[in-house]
Amino acid sequence: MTDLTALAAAIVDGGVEVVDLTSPLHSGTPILSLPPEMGQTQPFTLELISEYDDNGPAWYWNNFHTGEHTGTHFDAPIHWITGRDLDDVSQVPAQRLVGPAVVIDKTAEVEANADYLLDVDDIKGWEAEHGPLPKNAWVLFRTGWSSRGDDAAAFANADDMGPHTPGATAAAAEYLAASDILGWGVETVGTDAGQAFGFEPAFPCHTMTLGANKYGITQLRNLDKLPVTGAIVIAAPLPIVKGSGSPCRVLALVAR
Ligand code: 23J
Ligand code: MN
Repeated sequence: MTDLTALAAAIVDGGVEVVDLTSPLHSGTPILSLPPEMGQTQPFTLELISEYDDNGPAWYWNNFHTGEHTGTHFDAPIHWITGRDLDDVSQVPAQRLVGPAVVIDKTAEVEANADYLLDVDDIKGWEAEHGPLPKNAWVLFRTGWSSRGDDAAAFANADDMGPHTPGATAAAAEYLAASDILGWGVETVGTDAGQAFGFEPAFPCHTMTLGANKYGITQLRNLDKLPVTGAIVIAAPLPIVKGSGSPCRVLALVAR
């Protein structure tokens, strides 16, 4: 039996640090922009209900408006056509929201090439050094991209060829889909590379990992504060019934 009393004490005394991997949600939070002929997701906005005033003398509250896939968010399998018969975000078992985190760091490579793609050999090289991807792991792709998160244009990094942001090759997506991980987490606006609309298949991480009942988490911050292995990540999307995803609080437990 696991000793949760020791864990609780360590959280109180700081022996276990809780690292927030979530980007703040506000009207400037970067969102995905698709080609204009496609439907578009809406940015996050707050609409005031009352602020200790005539509309509510003792209380402050807001309505908010946004797409399911805004900011740090969770992609449920049903988001993609390959996972259309799998779980919506409310159906994902809570036991599968928590798992060991492994960090694959390609910050230097991405600094040299914004279109850098993680390939199978990178994952196998990581495994040769650190062991196989653990069962029910969150595989987190550290790229340094979150340093652009307060500048929507730098975050999108688009030109007339579309966005230039890092991701994974189709072969790497297939490798992750065939593993027994929980999912794939990134610092960018979506789990696929900026140029992935032109890959074969298009959007391979979405296509293969969601179709294999894995999950995506996006726009992560503070991955530099995690050890390569040994952290525990908790992803907490809202249980939106029939939802394809949800803004998500993502927390990591890290031993200090
Ligand atoms: C819809 C279409 C393409 C993409 C996405 C959504 C996402 O990145 C997402 O947030 O799931 S690439
Ligand atoms: Mn998404």
